[in-house]
Amino acid sequence: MRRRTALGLAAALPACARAQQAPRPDTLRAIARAAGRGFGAAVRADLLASDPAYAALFAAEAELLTPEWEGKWLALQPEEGKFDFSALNAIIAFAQANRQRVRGHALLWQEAIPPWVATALAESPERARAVMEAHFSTVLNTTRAHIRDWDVVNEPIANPAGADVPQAGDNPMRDTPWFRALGPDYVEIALRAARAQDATLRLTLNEYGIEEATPDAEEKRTRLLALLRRLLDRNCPLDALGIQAHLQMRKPFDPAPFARFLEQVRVMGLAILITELDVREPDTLAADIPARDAAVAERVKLFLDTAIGAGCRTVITWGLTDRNSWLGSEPGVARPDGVATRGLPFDEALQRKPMWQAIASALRG
Ligand code: 9MR
Repeated sequence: MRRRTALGLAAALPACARAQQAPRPDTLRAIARAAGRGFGAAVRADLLASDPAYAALFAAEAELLTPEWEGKWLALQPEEGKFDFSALNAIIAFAQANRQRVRGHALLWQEAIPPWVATALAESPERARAVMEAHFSTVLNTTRAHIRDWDVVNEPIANPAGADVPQAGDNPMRDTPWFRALGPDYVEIALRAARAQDATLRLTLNEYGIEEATPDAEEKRTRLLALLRRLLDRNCPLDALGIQAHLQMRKPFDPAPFARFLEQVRVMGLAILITELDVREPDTLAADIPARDAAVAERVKLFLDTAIGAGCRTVITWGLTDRNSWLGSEPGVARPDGVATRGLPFDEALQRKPMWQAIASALRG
C-alpha cells in the first residue's frame, strides 16, 4: 500500500478531480442524486495517487467512497497502539476535494487483522473487549468529522454446511476469532461499543451471500433475520443492514424471496444499503463479450430494481472498473481460464459497459 499524506495526494490530483463544479449530469453520481438516491464505489488510495484516469473516474461517477482496504484493522492498527491513518486520510482528502462522502469499512471482521490481535483475542474475554474498545475509540474519534457511517460488524453469519465456504457444526454465527473470544454476543458488544463512542454514527451490519435463490442463501437470510431480531429485541443500537451483493451468474436470482427478505428488514426499521455490488461470471461462459455484458447487465438490473423497489436508497459497487477488481485477482474467484472478468460498470479501458446503463436505469427508478 503506497502511503501519501492527505496534502500530498490533494496536490497530486488531476485538475478534473480537483474541480469544485457540479457533477456532470450523465454520471451515476448525478443520476442517483437527481432521483434522491446515492451511488458510490469502493476505492483504493494507492490507485488514486498513481493513476489520474482512475482518480478522475471516481471523482466523476461516485458520490460515496468506501475504502477497499484502508479502513480495515490491519491497515489502521498494524501494531498494538500504533495507528496509521495515512491511507484512509488520503481517501478522505480526495473525497473532500470532490464533495464526496466516505463510508467506514470495517471495524470488526475476521480478515485483515494483524497477528497481535489474534493473540490478544485468545488471551481472555476481558483482553478481547479492551482491544476492541481501544480500536473503536481511536478510529471513531479520529474519523468522526468525516465518516458518519461504519460497517461495525462484517460477515457475522456462518455459511450453511455445504456452501462455498463450509463450516463445521451448525452454529448460525460464523466461527471467527471474535466469536471464539466473546461468544455470539460479540456482535452486540461491538455495536454498543461503537454507539458509546459516537451517539449519532450510523451503525451498519454488513453481510454477503444472502441475495440469491439458493437453499444456502435462504438459510443465511433466515439466520441473519434471527440475529437482527435478537439484537433489536435487546435494544441493541443498529441502524442499517449492508447487503454486499457479490452476485454470481451461476446462481439463480429470484426477486420474490429477496423482496420478502428486504421487507422483513425494512419493517424492523433498518435502512438497507447495497454495499459491494459486483458480478462474478460463470466459469463456463463462452467468450462472447456482448453476450456476457448483456447477461451481467440484466442480472444487475433485476437485482437493483428489487432492492430499490424495497426502499434501498444507496448503491455501492466494489470498485468501478474491471482493470482493478478483486474479481480478476483473488485466487478461487478469478476465472480459472484466465479470461478477464467483466463484473463492474467500466471495462479495463475505463469505458462504460451495459452494466453502467443497468445501474443508471435502476437508480432512475
Ligand atoms: O477487495 C478487497 C481486497 O482487495 C482485499 O485484499 C480483501 C482483504 O482485505 O478484501 C476485499 O474486500 C472484501 C470486503 O472487505 C468484504 N467483503 C468481501 C470483499 C471481497 O473479498
